[in-house]
Amino acid sequence: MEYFVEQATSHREAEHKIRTKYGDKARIMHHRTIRMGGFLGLFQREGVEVTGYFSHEPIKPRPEAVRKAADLEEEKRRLLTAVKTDKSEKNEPTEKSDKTMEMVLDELRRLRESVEQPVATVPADHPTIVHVEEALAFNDFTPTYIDEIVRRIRGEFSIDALDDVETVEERVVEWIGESIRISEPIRQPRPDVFVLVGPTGVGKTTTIAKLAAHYGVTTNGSTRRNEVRIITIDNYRIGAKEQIETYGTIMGIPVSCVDSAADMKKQIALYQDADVIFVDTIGKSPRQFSQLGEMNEVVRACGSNAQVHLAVSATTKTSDLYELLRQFEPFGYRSIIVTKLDETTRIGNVISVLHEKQKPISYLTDGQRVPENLEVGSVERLLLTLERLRINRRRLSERFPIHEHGDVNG
Ligand SMILES: Nc1nc2c(ncn2[C@@H]2O[C@H](COP(=O)(O)OP(=O)(O)OP(=O)(O)O)[C@@H](O)[C@H]2O)c(=O)[nH]1
Ligand SMILES: [Mg+2]
Repeated sequence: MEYFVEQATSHREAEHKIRTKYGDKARIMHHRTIRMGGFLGLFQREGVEVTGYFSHEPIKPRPEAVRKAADLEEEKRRLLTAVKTDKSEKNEPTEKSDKTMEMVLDELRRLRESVEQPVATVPADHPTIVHVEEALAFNDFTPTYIDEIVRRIRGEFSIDALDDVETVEERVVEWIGESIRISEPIRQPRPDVFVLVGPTGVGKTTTIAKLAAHYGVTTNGSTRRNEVRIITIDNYRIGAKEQIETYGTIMGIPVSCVDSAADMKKQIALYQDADVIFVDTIGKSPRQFSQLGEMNEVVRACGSNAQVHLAVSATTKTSDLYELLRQFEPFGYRSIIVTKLDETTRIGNVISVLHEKQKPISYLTDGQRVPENLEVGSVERLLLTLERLRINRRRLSERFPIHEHGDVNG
């Protein structure tokens, strides 16, 4: 982008100079007062220095808002005359003029709304906007998401307000926060069945172990907080059953293995006294349709109250994310667990896709340690991963309070 700096004795002179020299392409960014002229520091006068840049976008006709306002005035006059005529000439101050008045008011409301629509006068290549676009792209946000943010900046900030880059950045971070949906952690009437589905190796079994530990044992590992049970349907792979059984043994949580829908029904009925039943599933790649279909039958046998969560790694690339969300749709998952946050610093694509698909986040995991590396979904935690955008931590904590880890009974 090309910039210019011009000095003059007054704002008017500066603006005249810029228009004459550069024409309509010149966009003013800011001005400051300076000392000009003089000799050896004596006889100096106050002047103004204007900084700007050249835009290749045609100027949006600023008079648009003015023109709309004038049209509104004209329309108002016309409608009021019509009402007066209706009342005085026809002498019918009753039902008909009431209807006319209603029409007039409706019309005025409509016109006022159209005048109040902000007219974007900010050019798309303003340096602050370009900077925000670059920062969002650096954080891996999708082009559609970036466009939405840019549109919002252009609609809500004046060209002068864009000089304050930090405020714009803070606002953008807040908008990103508003676009993240968080679902309530487990806090349901008993017994709660919590099913975790997802692609291979995403961290399902580890996350089930973390959740079971969190809800089932206290930090010193002695007394149980809630009656927790684990069911796994991973009966096929060597070592898979042992993996979850080992966690169960360490935590003193019963683990059972089922391999059919009928078996699942029986096991859930046996666990009716439990507060939460965590169900670990097989990690089939989403392309293996038939196996996913079979697994879905077993998952359905958990009952209509079962909550299904989809585990998605934070490192998944955008196109795979869309694919995953679509492929697992038949399971009716209600929220997403984002795993392996520790393996990437850029999660803009996850935020973008979940926003577009309107999917809430229930939990986050950020490491292999059981049970430590698990937390409830938190907007602030996700925003803190953003780079190249100013983050006002105090404001974020106030704006996006964190849900507590729920105790299933309370
Ligand atoms: N860095 C990191 N690794 C994790 C996280 N969660 C799980 N893992 C690791 O990822 C690997 C796979 O974890 P599993 O829990 O077995 O994954 P899964 O989804 O059950 O895998 P399948 O049952 O084979 O589909 C293990 O080495 C875990 O320790 C996490 O949040 N961060
Ligand atoms: Mg597993």
